[in-house]
Amino acid sequence: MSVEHTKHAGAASDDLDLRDLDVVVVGAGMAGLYLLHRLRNEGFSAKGLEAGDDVGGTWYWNRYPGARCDIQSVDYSYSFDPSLETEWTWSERYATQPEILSYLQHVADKHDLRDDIEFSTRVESARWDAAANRWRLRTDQGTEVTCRHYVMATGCLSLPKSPEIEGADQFAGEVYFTSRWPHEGVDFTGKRVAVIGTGSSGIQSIPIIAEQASELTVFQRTPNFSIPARNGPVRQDKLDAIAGRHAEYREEAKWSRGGVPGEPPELSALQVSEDERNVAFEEAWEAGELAILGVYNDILTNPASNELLAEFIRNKIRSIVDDPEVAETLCPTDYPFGTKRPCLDTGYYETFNREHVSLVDLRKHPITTITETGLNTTTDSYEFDVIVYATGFDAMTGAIVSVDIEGREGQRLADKWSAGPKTYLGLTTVGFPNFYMITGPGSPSVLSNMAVSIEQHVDWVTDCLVHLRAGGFDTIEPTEEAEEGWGLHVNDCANITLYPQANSWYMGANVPGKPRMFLPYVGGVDAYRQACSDVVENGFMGFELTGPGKRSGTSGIVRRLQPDVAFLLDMMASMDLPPYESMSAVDARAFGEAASAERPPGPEVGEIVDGTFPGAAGDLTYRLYRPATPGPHPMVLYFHGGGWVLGSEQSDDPLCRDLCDRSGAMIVSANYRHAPEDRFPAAPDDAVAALEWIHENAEALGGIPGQLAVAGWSAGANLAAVVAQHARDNDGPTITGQLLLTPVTDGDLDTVSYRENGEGYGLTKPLMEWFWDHYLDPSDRTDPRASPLRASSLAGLPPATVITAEFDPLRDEGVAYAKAMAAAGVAVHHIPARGHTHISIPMVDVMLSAAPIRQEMAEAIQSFFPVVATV
Ligand code: N01
Repeated sequence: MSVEHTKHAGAASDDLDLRDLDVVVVGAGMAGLYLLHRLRNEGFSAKGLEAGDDVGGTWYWNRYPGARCDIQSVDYSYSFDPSLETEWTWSERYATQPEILSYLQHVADKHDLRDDIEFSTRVESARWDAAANRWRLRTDQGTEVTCRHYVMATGCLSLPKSPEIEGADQFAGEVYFTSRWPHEGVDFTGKRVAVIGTGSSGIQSIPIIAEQASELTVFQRTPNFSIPARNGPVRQDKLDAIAGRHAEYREEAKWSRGGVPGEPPELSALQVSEDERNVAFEEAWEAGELAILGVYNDILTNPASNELLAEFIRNKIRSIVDDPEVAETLCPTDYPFGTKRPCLDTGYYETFNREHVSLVDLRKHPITTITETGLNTTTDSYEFDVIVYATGFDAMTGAIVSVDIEGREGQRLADKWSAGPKTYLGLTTVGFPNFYMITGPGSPSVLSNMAVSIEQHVDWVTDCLVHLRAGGFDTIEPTEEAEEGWGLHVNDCANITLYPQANSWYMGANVPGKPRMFLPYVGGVDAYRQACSDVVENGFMGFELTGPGKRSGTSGIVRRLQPDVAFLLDMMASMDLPPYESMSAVDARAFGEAASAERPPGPEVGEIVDGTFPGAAGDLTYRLYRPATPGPHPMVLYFHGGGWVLGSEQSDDPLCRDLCDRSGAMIVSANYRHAPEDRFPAAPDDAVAALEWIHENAEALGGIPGQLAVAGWSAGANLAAVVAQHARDNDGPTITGQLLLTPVTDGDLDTVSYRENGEGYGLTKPLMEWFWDHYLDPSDRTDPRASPLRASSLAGLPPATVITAEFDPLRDEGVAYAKAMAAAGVAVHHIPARGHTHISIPMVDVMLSAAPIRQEMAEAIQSFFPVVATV
């Protein structure tokens, strides 16, 4: 449906007061329109400045044939005005650009927003005037605009990227950019057309251009994955999901991962049978939605799962495209599915079956130059009447830094971001007070339904301005600490996904010279919204608010846990599990074993051997993990965690496999007697017995005599440290290194880390008390065989790598042991695991963020030995 609107064209009119505004909003797209509406309703004086001569933003500029949204229109639309839900009916699942533009024009008219917008006005520079606490903006119309708050609502994909092809200005025929399409349209009838670029814009426009052109040649540098959109009327199931419950539906969208309601997948693609998986892939392909990315929970994190779906789509391409060579050229093979923005198309692959359409693989035959009549590749010359560039955008940062923005003390934003954007929440940036970005870098933005993310940012900014006004504050600016913390969190989220593997515009990789970093926030719309709310609820944590004679805001970092660690802790909290310390030791062991049975097994190793060895008071079991490489191997004697009460030689199985696989060393996990049945010093006595046995039997076990290190986790690391001291004090056996993962080193539980992390991070203070009490009498806690930190000297110990976790009650005693050993002259490598807990690092194939730490641990093992053959 389209509604009549009054177009408000022309340059800035003289009667508008552009001085001392409360807020200036740059951009009159979906974000700018809603922001102006909210600001006005809150009584702020606000103006919009828009380069185009009408509203619409992206949908104003991108008028190429075939342009439409690829999030369903009922979702990709405003929620702020409930009456819009019923007065506007979308004619298709995925509306065309003209229909979306009409919708935005309708909203502008309905809410009378045009009077607040200066059209055909481009902001060229913005300078923070610290004396006046105001921004001074200059436009291409020569106007100066001053305002207290300055908002860039300029969109993520709005600054076209130059095509960077030699000779581009020589072509004498017609030239079009999909991102700046002529309003009157283009008639390709009977023309020879080249389209350069096969991203969403190319893929949407190519089938329609092919309808008209006499010849169409598509120049493809990187093939893209595309799913058929199966457009048509909005489907009944979607209408049913919304009918009579618009508000609830929109609320679900706000708290969903991607901004569209839907249950998050629970299963990995590897957890189901091939048949079941193919049915699920087929259904997702038939559904015609980008939701195919979430068909399993690990498509964007696990390369093996991703490849299964990627190959499924490649097979679809092969089945659609007649010419096998063309089909292969259209199949993406050098990046995981989804890590470059996938597309929804209508007849894209089918277009290449048409006689007059051809495909040129620029990877094989790069363009050397555009000529007056066409273009040359390394092998051929082509002649065209029209060249269409569908070459993309300088995404997420381009439009922002294209304005010369100067913050406090003359700092230019372009300079500050020269190594990549730094923001707090993707909304604000240090050094630029009262400056806001709608869907800026570091926010979910392009990875989400933009409509939902835009509304959330607009609401956050407006509510913030209301708060400032009510509190009498003139300025707000984030702190360095908060911005740095957010940057780490954004990276932590990206680093557990496959996204960084692709040369995508998400990574800034499409613009030569642009710093390579993952720009949006991949943690989810729901998680992000919660973080923004937490910031506000905690007194504007990470911001400094100033006003006459006053300051406010609180210090801190809003998200410090690794994202997968936070997810696991939330899940554990929601399960309301009984604490171990409420059980008997026997029940606690059974409970622990049941939990272990659910975990992924860890990598394959060359061989696993189970056996027994003589402990201090009878035989004990061991499990040996042999690398796949030819032996003999250096050996690591490993002791499991479990507070001297729980576990066995098999209980850290995935970690042992992982360390064996990564390091190339043999890991021998030796059991020891447990408390309360066998209290201290049974465990260290058995650990010493294991050391002596492995030393004596190195050769028989396939080890290299003299190349023996010790390792352990938690109470097992405590035992490893204790046997290292024992060996030093008893002339052997020689130990070449100690790998101590979050070790127990001291019976004193009165540390800062116990106070800070004693509850809520997996291992609790009450549980450690329970372990200690089962293990030994209070008077024994200071015995160095229980508390190795208490040893009279730490000199002469083998080189040590100590891993401590930031959110671990045991953190400080691990740090203290590392420091004390270093002070005593021991070679110590300390790995502080940022954002981790006591229990997260051994979780192989569960905690993706811990993989780099385990890799460092494996490298530490390698460093203990002269030569280790790596697998
Ligand atoms: O841009 P792109 P787009 N020589 O960057 C190629 C959104 N959007 O405008 O991949 C030859 O994706 C480039 O090749 P390569 C959506 O988020 C949404 O299509 O860099 N080729 C690539 O193939 C989308 O992701 C919709 O190797 C050159 C293409 O040009 C984003 O906007 C519709 C080249 C650019 O693809 C951007 O999409 C449209 C050169 N010198 C857009 N330079 C919806 O459906 C670049 N390329 C909602």
